[in-house]
Amino acid sequence: MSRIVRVGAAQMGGISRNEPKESVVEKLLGQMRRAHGEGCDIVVFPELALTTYFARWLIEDEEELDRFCEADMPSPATRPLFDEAARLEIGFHLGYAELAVENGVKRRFNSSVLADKNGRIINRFRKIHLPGRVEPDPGFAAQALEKRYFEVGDTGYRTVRGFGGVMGVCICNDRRWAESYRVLALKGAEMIFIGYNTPTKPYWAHEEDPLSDFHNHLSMQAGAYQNCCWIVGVAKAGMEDGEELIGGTCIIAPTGEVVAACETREQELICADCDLDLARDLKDNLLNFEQHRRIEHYGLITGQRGVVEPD
Ligand code: CDT
Repeated sequence: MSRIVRVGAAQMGGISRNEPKESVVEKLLGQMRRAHGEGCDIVVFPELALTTYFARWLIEDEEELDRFCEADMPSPATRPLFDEAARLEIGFHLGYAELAVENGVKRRFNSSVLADKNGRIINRFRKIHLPGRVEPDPGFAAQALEKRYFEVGDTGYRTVRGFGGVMGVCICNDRRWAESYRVLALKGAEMIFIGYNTPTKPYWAHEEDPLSDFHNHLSMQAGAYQNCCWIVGVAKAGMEDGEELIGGTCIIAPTGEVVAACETREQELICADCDLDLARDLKDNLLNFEQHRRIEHYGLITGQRGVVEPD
């Protein structure tokens, strides 16, 4: 048996601070049409796919900040994506900055939506692990002020039925945390979509991190293997407003193997036929949580608290 989902991972190039969203959406539409031409069931776009990674600057003008956000989804700028997806019968994943007004209070989240082949939103996720600081560090040209601009997501890690299987989402820094994959897997995820914007120079460093590409793949490959999931990791890559972002967009099998990968730090599209039954098989056998996981023996619920001093 097999349940094939053909996935297109659409790596983007940088987006400049003043680029109109309509022009960005044109690029996304181009990638969506290419993915459709390649026979894909779904095309996956990265984190904050409509704008530059604006958390690299201190922005005190509230109106400017709000212009980077979508108050609705679909929003006026993104409506064409939903219409074209429905026309082509292709699903998509899109990361964006969300502006939510709840009980008269303005809230911002680093969010993503998953739309099915009818252009209907089937999953909404708000990023949980926000990197960086609240206050800028004047010692660095590029900041990561996600803790200033966004609230910690309140959706929890969610899975939905779609594309013939169980789909989950997390966003960028979430991919470095084992909990993200494990919670999604405990909720049945067979495929996880992850968009990211990762600078080659971490926000706390003055030099490029030579391990940034390695850690990107290491986190996602380990997450895939240890949780028997397909993982689609998609970058906004290359030079963006003076800051270089890693690429490394890839599609990873539940065995941990990279089955398709981008080779540049520019716009690219990679595709793969992903058999969800491969995830099912490993979940039923190698890492059958129900049969073999022993949380009651890990010493978390009862037993040792903290470090034990040697006798
Ligand atoms: N967007 C995002 O979450 N970026 C962070 C930057 C950390 S600096 C290495 C990430 O984890 O990729």
